[in-house]
Amino acid sequence: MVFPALDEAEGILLALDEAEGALGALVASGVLDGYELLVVDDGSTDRTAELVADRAEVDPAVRLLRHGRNRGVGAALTTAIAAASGDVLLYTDADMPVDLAVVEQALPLLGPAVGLVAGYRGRSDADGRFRAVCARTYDVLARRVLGVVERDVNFPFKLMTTATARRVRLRSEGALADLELLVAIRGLGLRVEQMEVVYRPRHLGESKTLSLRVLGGLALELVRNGRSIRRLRASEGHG
Ligand SMILES: Nc1nc2c(ncn2[C@@H]2O[C@H](COP(=O)(O)OP(=O)(O)O)[C@@H](O)[C@H]2O)c(=O)[nH]1
Ligand SMILES: [Mg+2]
Repeated sequence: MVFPALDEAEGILLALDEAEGALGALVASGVLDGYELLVVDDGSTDRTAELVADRAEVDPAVRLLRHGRNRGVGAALTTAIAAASGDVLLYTDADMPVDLAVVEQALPLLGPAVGLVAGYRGRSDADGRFRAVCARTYDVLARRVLGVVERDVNFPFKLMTTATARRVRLRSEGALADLELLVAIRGLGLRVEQMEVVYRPRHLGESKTLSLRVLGGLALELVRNGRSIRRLRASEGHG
């Protein structure tokens, strides 16, 4: 499991507890052989890294990966993909937007032709009307501009084999990474399977995504990487 984390001191230990509860149950029932929890601290200015480092000392399932400075969610995902030791990799938010019990339903959807299982929210206004409109607008733009047909492109529940993840080379270091991942998977000639999940809005800490930093970064990445993403789209199925 991969959690990108920026200033999540308030909730990160609870997230790790919850993940261990849910994934531990899947180990007990034979669905998983084991798990590791990778937290990618991305230059947090709070105690996120310290808390996770302390936890990792007493809990072998937890690993802390660190960026010395803030590089973005895409860079965090790339760091985690390189470091992961399991066969399957799930990427979600540190505020646990999904009950991880659904991993049991998501795993069998992966297969030789399916490179990625991407969650989408059934009820997407749980964060308020404004956020729902933003997410919807992003999907529409992704489809119109880049031909990305998936829904809830940016939703943080993405499951893939580590081998597939390692074939993907994300250029995006920031918030464009989710979109690029979908395109890259299809560029490998693989399908993206979508699965409806029940979304749980953040209840601890604050959202970091609707900030000028993130939105500005997204715009910059679109300018920088839009062309290569479009090329990837054009070559789809021949990769
Ligand atoms: N590594 C890394 N993680 C980040 C960054 N910005 C946000 N995150 C994490 O990405 C996830 C999504 O952020 P969140 O604030 O929950 O966004 P929201 O779900 O769109 O409201 C959380 O786990 C954050 O800690 C960043 O710059 N770097
Ligand atoms: Mg979140």
